[in-house]
Amino acid sequence: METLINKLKAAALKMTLLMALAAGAAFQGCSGTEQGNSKDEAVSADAATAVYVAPGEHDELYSFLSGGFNGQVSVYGIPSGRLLKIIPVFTQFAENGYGYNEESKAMLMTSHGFVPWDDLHHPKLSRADGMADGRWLFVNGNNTPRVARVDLKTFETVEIMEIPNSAGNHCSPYPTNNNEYVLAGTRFSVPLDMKGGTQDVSLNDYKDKFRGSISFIKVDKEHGDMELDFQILVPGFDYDLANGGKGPSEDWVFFTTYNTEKSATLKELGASQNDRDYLAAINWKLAAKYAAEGKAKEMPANYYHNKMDHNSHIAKSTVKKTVRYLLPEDCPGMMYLLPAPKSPHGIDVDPTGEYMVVNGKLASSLPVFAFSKMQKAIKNKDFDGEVNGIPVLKYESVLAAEVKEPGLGPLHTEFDGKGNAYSTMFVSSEVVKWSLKDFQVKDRMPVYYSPGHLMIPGGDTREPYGKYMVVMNKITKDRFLPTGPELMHSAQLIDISGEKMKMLLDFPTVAEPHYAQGIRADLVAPNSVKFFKLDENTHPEAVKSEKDVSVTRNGRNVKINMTSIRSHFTPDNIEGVQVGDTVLFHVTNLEQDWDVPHGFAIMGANNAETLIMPGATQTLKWVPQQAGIYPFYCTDFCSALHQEMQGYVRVSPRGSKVPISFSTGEKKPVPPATASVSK
Ligand SMILES: [Cu+2]
Repeated sequence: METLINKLKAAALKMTLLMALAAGAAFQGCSGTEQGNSKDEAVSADAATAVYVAPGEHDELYSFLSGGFNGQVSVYGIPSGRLLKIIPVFTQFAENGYGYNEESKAMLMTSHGFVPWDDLHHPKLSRADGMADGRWLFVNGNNTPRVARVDLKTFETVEIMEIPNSAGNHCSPYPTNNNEYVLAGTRFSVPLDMKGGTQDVSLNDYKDKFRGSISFIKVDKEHGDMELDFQILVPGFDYDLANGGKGPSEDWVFFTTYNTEKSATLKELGASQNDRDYLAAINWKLAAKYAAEGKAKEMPANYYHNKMDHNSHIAKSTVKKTVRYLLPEDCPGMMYLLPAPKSPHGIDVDPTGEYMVVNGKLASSLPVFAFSKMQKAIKNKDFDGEVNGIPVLKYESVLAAEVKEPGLGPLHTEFDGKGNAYSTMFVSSEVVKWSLKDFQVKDRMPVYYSPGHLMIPGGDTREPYGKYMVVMNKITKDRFLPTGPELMHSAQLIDISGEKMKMLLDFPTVAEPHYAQGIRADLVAPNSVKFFKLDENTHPEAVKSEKDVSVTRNGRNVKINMTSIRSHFTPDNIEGVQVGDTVLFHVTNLEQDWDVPHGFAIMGANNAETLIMPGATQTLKWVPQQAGIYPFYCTDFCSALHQEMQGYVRVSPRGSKVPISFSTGEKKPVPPATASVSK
């Protein structure tokens, strides 16, 4: 009877959770008068001092927040919450011409063609000895599977690698402790046979034909260049999030899975049938060993690898035609499954590397697995069956403890390095602090509203910087002045230096951050490039002196190699262009000083501006449609005479006799046209 009552209670709680999840905002205050008043009880008077960065002073930390559906990364100063930069990655960015100018278009090439958008979820800083080293930021494209690398010397996207045999590159990218590999797991499994590529199959064949993949991307130690080394083809579940071990567990990486039912339809029900899904544990070092020792087979593939050259600032695409793969059933000891609460989201490994926290969003307790117990269970073959030849470990054998009643809808956990963990509770809209020593809840802080991920700078590394926590909320509602139906998302900064959490600051974020990374400013700021050296500019169309500018015609193509410097373009008078010509403006910014970009825009260009950094060359393509005089101008306010930084192109009708000519300043003798005008 006792058992039956417990079962009924558990079922009722399950129903409540499911209903709350379905309703989305069931537990959130909506009016701003109940729990959501902006004058939170929790905000104390000294909060303002704690986040105040005086004019002219710099923030203590950089934080990199993913932009979610804007395909960008936004950089904020902490503790001020100042927006410092938006870095375009998978998305064209009209603000600086990324993805619009001729140099960067190749960055967005994929096997599906030019894809100028993606859903960017997880930023991860590169690592040295398990600590963020401030060199690169790896990010994932969730929709058209890609992994990108941002160089933190320039805060520019320098490399994008498409991931084959993947669909929804969600549990990605996870660097190992010395960037030996960046790992990328597929969210959606795909119909695969080993002849390569996804197959044209019926969805009724999901259970038999679909497989997941986990990609092992090698990273060059010195330059960061990525290379897809091999993939592990895993059972056809959905893979959600991942995290690497550290210390004793540093050879391992862990992935949460759901839809272990392998349902192809109505997943909100179909993927919730089993009482448990799995945490997949993979020994990445052993996998690399198997791959190196010839266990990997090869299959045809088709994926793009795009790289930006540092000196020419020109991106180049390479198309790769094969990929190597391992099958877990051929590789004993490489992969295990640990039973986890159904449909888990985050998997987070504590700084010591001993504890793995599985955030089961539908579960009423938070299970913590012990790595030492996992090792023991493997050694003792303490298995509870297998899936596709992968042993399933017994839940009781790997469990360290369950955190009881942590809150509703746990999604993600990070650590402060002082023995505490902090978990977001989506449904009950709070962050819960609990201890890794006794697994008891120590403090709770309501957040506004419905937090997804949180971020403690270094909170996923060996030594967290346990002073601040940024909570990224999914629902903003009444936190800011209303801006119509569409609101910015909301982040909140919480002081975690003391026993009790203290709310410090709300700040709006650009699009929807899913995760973030934070790092001490002194690990990044000193390396920041101030301008590009003109004499290192290897762009083939660069012009390094005003006397070398040129305008040349080749058939219907006109090439204008020009310069910009405060406060004029050379040339600024151009004639001899005709309707329908393809005109390429190759503009070199001759400045050699920090923060003097020049922009370039011309009337009617169906393109973005270009924003050219000092010492760099960029190209704007323009096809004039009508005869007339077309002004062009600098779009970035560069000097007191910025408004005078302008010029004209004369466009004549097709077949006109007007020769190519160009000049700046006093009319000089017109230089001869370098090629004749084609008729
Ligand atoms: Cu200018």
